[in-house]
Amino acid sequence: MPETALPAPLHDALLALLGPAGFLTDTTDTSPFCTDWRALYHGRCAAVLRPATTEECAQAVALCHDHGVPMVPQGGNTSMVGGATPDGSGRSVVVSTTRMRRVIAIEHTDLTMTVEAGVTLKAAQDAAAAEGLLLPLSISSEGSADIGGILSTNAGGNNTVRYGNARELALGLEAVLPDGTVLDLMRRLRKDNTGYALRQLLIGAEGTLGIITRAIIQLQPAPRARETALCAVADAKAALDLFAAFRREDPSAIQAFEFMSGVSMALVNTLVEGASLPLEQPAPAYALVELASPRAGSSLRDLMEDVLGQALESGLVSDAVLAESETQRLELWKLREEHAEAQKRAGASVKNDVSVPLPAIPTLIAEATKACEALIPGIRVAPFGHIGDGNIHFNLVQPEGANPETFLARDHDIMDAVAAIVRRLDGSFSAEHGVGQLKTYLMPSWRGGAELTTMHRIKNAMDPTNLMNPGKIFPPDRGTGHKILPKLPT
Ligand code: 2HG
Ligand code: ZN
Repeated sequence: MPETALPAPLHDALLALLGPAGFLTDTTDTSPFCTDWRALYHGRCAAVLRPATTEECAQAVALCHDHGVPMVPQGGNTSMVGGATPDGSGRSVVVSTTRMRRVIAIEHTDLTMTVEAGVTLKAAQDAAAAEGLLLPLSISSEGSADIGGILSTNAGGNNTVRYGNARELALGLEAVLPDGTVLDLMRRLRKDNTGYALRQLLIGAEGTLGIITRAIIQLQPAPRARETALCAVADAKAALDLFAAFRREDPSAIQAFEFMSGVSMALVNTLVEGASLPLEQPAPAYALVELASPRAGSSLRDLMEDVLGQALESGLVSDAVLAESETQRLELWKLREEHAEAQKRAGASVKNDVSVPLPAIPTLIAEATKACEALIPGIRVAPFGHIGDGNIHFNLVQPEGANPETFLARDHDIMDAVAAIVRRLDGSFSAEHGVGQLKTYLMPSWRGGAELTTMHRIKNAMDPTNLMNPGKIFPPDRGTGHKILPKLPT
């Protein structure tokens, strides 16, 4: 039985439209859609809608709109900020894209993939690879995260340093707007200056302006040469110097350049099965560098060995290991991709997905470490992230043996302390994970004035009754949680 019921006419119309596989109301079926993967948020919903096509999605949204029912779009449910979890009212429906799973076309002249929103990033990457192509976006949750979700959150990840964020990869887009209108922007043009770039408005809007249903993604030729190395370094400054050394030689060869603190790596090494550090000694910090080229037999090995040879000689790098096979390469990447999982296993943690200009990264890490250690003695400061593009996950893990609830009760103190430093360094409190519901409270002080007012105007114009993913991005109005946006003069 559902915890709360939809009005009978809406219930019957949705069931007739979507069928039993596309319309879930039993709490046993709906509850996985009402909790985020970290189990930080526990919402409730009246139903989960799983349309199989854009048309079904549009009609379902129109029905909900006409009945004034709030809708929470959800892809792979991997949000780090509660962006896809409904609130506790039980009034909303979750609109899941999980049944829209078709790779529609791969085109070799312009290297594009036309894809439905519910295709997981991994499935889309595999489809591209099967055609000798690369979908150049890689994130730790790619096995579950889907195309609609990564576009709605403008995901970044490991290859932003070379190819940009999801925003840069989307040539075309289709979305269902809050009243059920289908916005067809599936144009695949590199040049198209016909008014506002509406697709860019939907990308990164975290489902507050509509539900992305299809996209055309820019692909690249698949790499045929790849070199990957894990390097032990003293700190973030050394990692940045190493990044600069590779960039001086050949910026176009850098596919990924990642940073991991010794504290976070130790958690991976001890808490994740199959992870094992291939260096003689643990180090204070690590850089993972990957070079890639579509040209087989290119001289990437020389480049890697030259730069690392000099770095070892000068002491910038104290030890390094190069992958000699694809298996070893994947083993090195496992040591990078399991940080979120390891931190989850270590207890409660507070995430700060921040970005600052590259020169400010060492200051960020030093000052934020000091501030957090002063706040909570014994706190485990475990930063890691995409240092090549300025994005650090400045994460804090509860002191060993501490009570998780007591630690999480201090989450705003920790986030505020880190945010104050990030702000002083001209950074952003949300680099690639979005605002979701976790960080809405920071919006007025960071994006206040004309910026937040303009966002409100856009939201009000496209979703005047605030039905699409309410409570995300915008700070909730005291009390109601729903009618959050002040009506602005028209
Ligand atoms: C990553 O880079 C993800 O692995 C997760 O963005 C970051 O757990 C996190 O904070
Ligand atoms: Zn990340």
